[in-house]
Amino acid sequence: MAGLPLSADQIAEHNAARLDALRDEYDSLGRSLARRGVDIDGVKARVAGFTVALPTWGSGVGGTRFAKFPIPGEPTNIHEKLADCAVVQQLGRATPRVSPHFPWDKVSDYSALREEAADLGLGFDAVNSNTFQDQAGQTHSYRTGSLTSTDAGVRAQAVEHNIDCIEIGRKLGSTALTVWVGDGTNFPGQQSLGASLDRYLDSAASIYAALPGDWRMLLEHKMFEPAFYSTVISDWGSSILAAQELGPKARCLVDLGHHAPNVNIEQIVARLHRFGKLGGFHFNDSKYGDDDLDSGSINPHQLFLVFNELVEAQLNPRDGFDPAYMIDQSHNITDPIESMLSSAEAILGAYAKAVIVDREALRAAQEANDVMMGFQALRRAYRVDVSPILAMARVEVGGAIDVLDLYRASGWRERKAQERKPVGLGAGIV
Ligand code: RM4
Ligand code: MN
Ligand code: MN
Repeated sequence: MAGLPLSADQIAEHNAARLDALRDEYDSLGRSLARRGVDIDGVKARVAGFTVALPTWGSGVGGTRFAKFPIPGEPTNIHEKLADCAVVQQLGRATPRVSPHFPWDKVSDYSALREEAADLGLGFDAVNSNTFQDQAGQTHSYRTGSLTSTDAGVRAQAVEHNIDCIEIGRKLGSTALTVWVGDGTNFPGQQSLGASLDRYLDSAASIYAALPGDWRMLLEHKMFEPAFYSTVISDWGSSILAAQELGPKARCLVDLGHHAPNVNIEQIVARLHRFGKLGGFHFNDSKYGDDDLDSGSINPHQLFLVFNELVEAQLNPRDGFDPAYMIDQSHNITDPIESMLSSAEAILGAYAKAVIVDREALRAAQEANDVMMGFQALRRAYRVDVSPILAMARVEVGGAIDVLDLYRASGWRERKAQERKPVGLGAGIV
């Protein structure tokens, strides 16, 4: 048994030195929240119950289309990636699952991988298929499409890969398949916009038919890239229509970076929920496109507004509302462990603020068309510094009060730099 990666004694010592100060801040915030009728322990319990999955591909250093700048000690295989994700979980206690990507995370024995993860305190979330790249030895190329290819052989190969992913996922204990395809065109006239969607629906139906009873198929839309003129599942409209046609196990996955700039994502979230089709999230942040920056680093207010809709959805659940929450980021210039720790904190913080919103006041203001007080109901919650709540929730289950401080003090990356083989140069998001 490998066990948890960091020393529990070191965490305990770190916490002991900070606990009095944390209690002081927590109690003070508790009094302030109590004055507005909010029970801080209740908020903490909700936060403690909220988890988000880590992307295996996010634990390595990412790159842009131009270059990649590896760091010493970064992981190069799924075993090392799991170990790094376990560090994030051990310190932050909000990320107990990883979302794997195939064939990137391919191994010969998935039961052993599941056990290895369990020893590290991790389980598996949605499995991701990859038909946006060719792999060595593959019969057909995805150069001009995968699930939507005009070539029946290519489509069959792409469908088969997705079905293989389901099989792997079953062995890992996963219950969802996320399907994102880069299929689309770069030129008007390159393909029929209508016929390519027909082919997508046809291929997707074959994958859907292979889903176990309790599984979900998460359809992830993305406006552009790698296709720059049209993408087959470009937006939430295409996504929900496809999900409705496929059946109840098909739901939509919202990646925060996959929309046109300035789109009202929180409204998309509310719409998808209204029709029982909100299936999952890929959290990240962006300024221009699918930038895959750290969650909450550019537009934390948008993240809060998305969570505000999620809390509304929790209060009015429909059709088995239980989205898969995952991070999907590319960490190009930070240590990925630090980015994942900081991002998980940003995500939980946005959730905590959304939980604090005075729903009664919000409702009353909305009913009375009191615009300013409706806005203030959100603003008052958004202004709260919830970090003592997050830290207290962590420390109570063995996490660290100051996750980044302890991570640096642990010397994890320096140690791994001695043990792990160096990464090659290259380009591409992973
Ligand atoms: C895509 C999309 C998918 C992710 C790949 C790596 O843009 O966000 O979710 O699997 O990138
Ligand atoms: Mn994504
Ligand atoms: Mn993306």
